[in-house]
Amino acid sequence: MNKKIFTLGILLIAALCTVQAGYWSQNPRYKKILWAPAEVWYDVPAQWSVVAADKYMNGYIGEAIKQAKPQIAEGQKYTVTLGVKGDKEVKKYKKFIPKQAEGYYLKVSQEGVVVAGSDERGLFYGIQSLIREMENGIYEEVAVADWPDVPFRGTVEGFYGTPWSHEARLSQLDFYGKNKMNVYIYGPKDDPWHRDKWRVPYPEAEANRIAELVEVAKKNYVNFYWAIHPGVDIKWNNEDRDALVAKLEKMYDLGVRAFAVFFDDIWGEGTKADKQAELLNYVDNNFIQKKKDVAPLIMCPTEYNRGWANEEKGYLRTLGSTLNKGIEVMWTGNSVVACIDKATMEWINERIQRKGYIWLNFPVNDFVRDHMLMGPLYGNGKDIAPLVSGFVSNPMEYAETSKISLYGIADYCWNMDAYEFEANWHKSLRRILPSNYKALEIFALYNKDLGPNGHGFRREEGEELQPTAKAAIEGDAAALEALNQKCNELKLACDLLLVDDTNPQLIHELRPWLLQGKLLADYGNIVCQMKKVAEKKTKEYTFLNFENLYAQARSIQKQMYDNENNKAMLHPYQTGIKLGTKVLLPTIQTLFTQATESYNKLNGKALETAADYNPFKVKSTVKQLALLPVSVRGSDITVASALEVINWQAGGEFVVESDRPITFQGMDFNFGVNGVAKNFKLELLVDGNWREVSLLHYADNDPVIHTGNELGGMTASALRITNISGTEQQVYFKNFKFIKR
Ligand code: 14T
Repeated sequence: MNKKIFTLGILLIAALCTVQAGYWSQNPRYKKILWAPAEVWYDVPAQWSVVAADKYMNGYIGEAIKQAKPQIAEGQKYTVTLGVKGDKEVKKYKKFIPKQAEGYYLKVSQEGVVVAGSDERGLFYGIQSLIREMENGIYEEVAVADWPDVPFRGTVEGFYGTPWSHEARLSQLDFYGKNKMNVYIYGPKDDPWHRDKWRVPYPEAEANRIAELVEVAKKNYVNFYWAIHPGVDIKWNNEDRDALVAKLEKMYDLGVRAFAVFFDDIWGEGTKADKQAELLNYVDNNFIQKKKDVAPLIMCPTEYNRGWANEEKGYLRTLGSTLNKGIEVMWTGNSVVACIDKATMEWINERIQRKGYIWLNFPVNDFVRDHMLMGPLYGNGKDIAPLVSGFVSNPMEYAETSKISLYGIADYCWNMDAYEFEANWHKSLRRILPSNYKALEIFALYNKDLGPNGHGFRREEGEELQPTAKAAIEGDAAALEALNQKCNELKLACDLLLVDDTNPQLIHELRPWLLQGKLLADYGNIVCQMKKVAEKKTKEYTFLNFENLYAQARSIQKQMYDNENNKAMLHPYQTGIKLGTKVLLPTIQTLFTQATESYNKLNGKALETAADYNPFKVKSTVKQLALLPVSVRGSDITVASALEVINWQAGGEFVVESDRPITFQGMDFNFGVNGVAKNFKLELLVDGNWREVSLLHYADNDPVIHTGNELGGMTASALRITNISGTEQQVYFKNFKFIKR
């Protein structure tokens, strides 16, 4: 290659990688760059004068522009002109202002700055872009026209598990403002006043916090939607209807001006389409419309994905034809957790007779709590913008870490066609941890996939490592060394991150995974060493001999296991702490087995070669239960809860097998339905024979299922639960645990 071109190329690449100012750093990316004269950088002036109507400067716009680098002062030559289409200040720029809602025209030049919104929110977004353009103390000249593809963009805090903290929510709202997202739907499943106690008003302290969130949302031009989840026990009568409106009124008094009603994850009476529609139309007519200052109502249907849609019963079509036209209907796609494409949208839109409002179940991890999801947002169609009314992401209970994917949501929803997930992902990691973004990136490479899960939703992970891993397994020494280096890198990244104090919340969330990452890296290093010495016969004694390395690898396996099962650190439903499960960990496991086999063969030994030693396995003829992970923590063996309604067919079996007999102390499980114990039979496999153990409830109104006294002290290698009622049982697989002695 010509040396000059080569040098230029390198310079260009370096510039693209390091220059994090100007329009390269914008998120979302600009729609249209109208003017970008040259890559020349100017110093941002220390002061500027503002030309804008007082009404803006006395409000949130005024607060926003004060966040820019230059300080506001009177009589400066350098000016920033702010306005909205129709204002006299920006009359000159009328033809550049996009016609789309929330759009803006921004021009940054040596003469001064102009931000002209198509509306006030557009003006706010223009100011956000401007702040970005100037954040590093230098700027380049540029003029852009920018507007969003999807009218409503943001998040729905809709997961099971510990709801976000108040501080996390405040930080999210600020993040949404900066990244031009305009929706936050408040609906954490485990907020009692959202779901279980939906009729009851918030106590004062919680109410005050909600009022503050509403205020901060306004400052960030985010619609704060408060969602109610009444379907668990709603009666279709006037009393409950009025209770619902009364609760919404209470929320209105706190300042809430946008509402949602969720009917997901329920069964029985609450699931009726006509009743839901009747209630929602009533709320719409008598509350939403009456108020004049409230955003259109959003609803989440019970059949919120295609997999659950019962075409014969016509639930969705009933909603489509009965619900008031202004009510938005949410949709998760072809299944609970799915990417969204054009066909998905066409299917649902036709049924609900309006554009679906996407509830994307990513990066939520409440069904795979052992995995932290730090990968990019990808896989959604780039042609769906005209077919959706809104697009919100259900994130993880780890708010700060979720920002990695939310950064992608913001960009994708704003500028769909131009969305590049890899580039967005790298930018996002830099934003979230500028001080150590490379370490964060390396760590994130091992935290993308979800592992096997009941929703069958997987993510790419470790493609970059795959060729090395394969070659190492085939015996290539150089590849083995490269793999060893990858482990060194991972350990380095974990160590750097563990002491990074620039984003304490992020590190706090990641901490269990960082500690596990260090162990995983250690494990990899040791196994690589094992591979090297396994086939060598050494004459002299060395402490670093195979058997010691083997013992060390076993020690690390145990440390990882203990780390995963450390009660103090984990949420009650946490099923472990895993990373690198797609390529790195399986590769290390395979190499461990290989090395041990070679060593055994060469030395006539019989060391245990199996690397993975969770002794328990779930097997089930009930489809929804078959893939549930089982984890061990001390003497507790827990099968992850299934959150959804389980259709347990007559005769369907649920089995937990152990590779060795264990002595039972007790069991603790709950199918979420009163009086169902009689429909099931529990048996233990004792010396090859199934022995029945009785099941009972202590009270008629308590769904907890207890086992007969005969269980304590029984030694068995499997347990089996069978539906013996002769009909399909609909139950919740809420928690399932047994305790060994
Ligand atoms: F409302 C819905 F759109 C929705 O997605 N509901 C829940 C949601 O709260 C949860 O965070 C998400 C991911 O687990 O999935 C929905 O709940 C389920 C559904 C299932 F089929 C939870 C577990 C399931 F097995």
